[in-house]
Amino acid sequence: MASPVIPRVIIGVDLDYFYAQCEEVRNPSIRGKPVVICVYSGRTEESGAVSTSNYPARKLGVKSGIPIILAKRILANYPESVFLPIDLDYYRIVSDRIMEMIRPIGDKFEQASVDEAYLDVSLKSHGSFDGALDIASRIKQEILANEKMTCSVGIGQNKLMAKMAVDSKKPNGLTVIPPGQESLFLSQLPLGRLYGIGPKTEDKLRSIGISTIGELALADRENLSDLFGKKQGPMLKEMANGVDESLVVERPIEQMSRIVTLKHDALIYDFSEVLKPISIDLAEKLASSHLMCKSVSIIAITSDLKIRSRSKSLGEATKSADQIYTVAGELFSSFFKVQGDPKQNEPRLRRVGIKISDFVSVPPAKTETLEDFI
Ligand code: DGT
Ligand code: CA
Ligand code: CA
Repeated sequence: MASPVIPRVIIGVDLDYFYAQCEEVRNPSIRGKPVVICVYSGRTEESGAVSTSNYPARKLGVKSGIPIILAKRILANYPESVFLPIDLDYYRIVSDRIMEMIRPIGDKFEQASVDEAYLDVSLKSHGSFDGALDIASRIKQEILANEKMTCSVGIGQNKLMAKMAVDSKKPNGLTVIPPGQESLFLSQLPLGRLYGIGPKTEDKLRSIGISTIGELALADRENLSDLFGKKQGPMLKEMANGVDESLVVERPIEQMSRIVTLKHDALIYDFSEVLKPISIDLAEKLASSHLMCKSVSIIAITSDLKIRSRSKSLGEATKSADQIYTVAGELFSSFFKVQGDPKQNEPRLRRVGIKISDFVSVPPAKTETLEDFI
């Protein structure tokens, strides 16, 4: 007899137009204008591709992957348009902070990409989709309140359905696919919308007369196996029926960072007042995650919005706020001017932060057991 299937409640989160939204948060004056994030190849001044764009730019036809030259042509009549070079370090910092914030909200957490995560909330929602809806709203509110960023969220009984729910309404969506509604929800969508079906698979399916997810859901298993193999063929049919057994898999945390905006852009700054609280904050985070770190880095963002960072490996792992603070202070004073006369055009510091990484787990404290007494 097959083991009974435990009902699951999964939330999927996807940050909206992520890289472009990070830029809007960093510089709110560009909100509402078309914003294009560019990966310059360096061959000529304008050669390269668009990484992503915000919704005003998308509405005009500027999408991920198109040449920058084409994007410039499309936006030629919109002089307010903003073209920015990709700044992965910065997006990573924002992503880490958001992931860290939403990680404890569910029972289990899996980061799927820089801007996507799944939370298994089966226990915290008591198995109820209404409960999950409250949790999902809270996730949206916290990201908005703390990061001024919108995201799209989907709820389903597995990761596939959560993902399909997220993708069905962007930006700022909140979509639920209640249990039992999977097939109905999917059957209305074109084949290419099913996660994992690319243009090649789509062409093959069309060649045997399948052109909707609904048709794939009813397709003959043997036919699919002949075409895609014994494993992938039946899996496609299962997916079209909304079946996905894959688990939300916790991965170890790789790094933690805290960054603060200085009250004034500064050339010379007494960092102690900002580094102290973030060192304490990071040490608390380490303690609650039962971790110690072996590497401390500093992050400095200057008024020209460049990110600089420096790292130091520690001889021994630490969980002490004092040590994190001391190492960060030393890194700052050896790499940035903290005294003396500033030069005229030197960029000023705007934000400073600390990143810790290279984690090792703290062995659990030995607790007294019954055996200790006998
Ligand atoms: P969304 O989720 O549709 O509102 O928009 P995005 O921009 O968040 O798109 P998503 O979730 O597919 O990708 C997350 C980030 O990955 C995105 O902000 C930029 C980057 N990205 C996506 N597609 C491409 C691409 O074709 N090339 C490069 N270089 N980066 C890409
Ligand atoms: Ca996204
Ligand atoms: Ca994504």
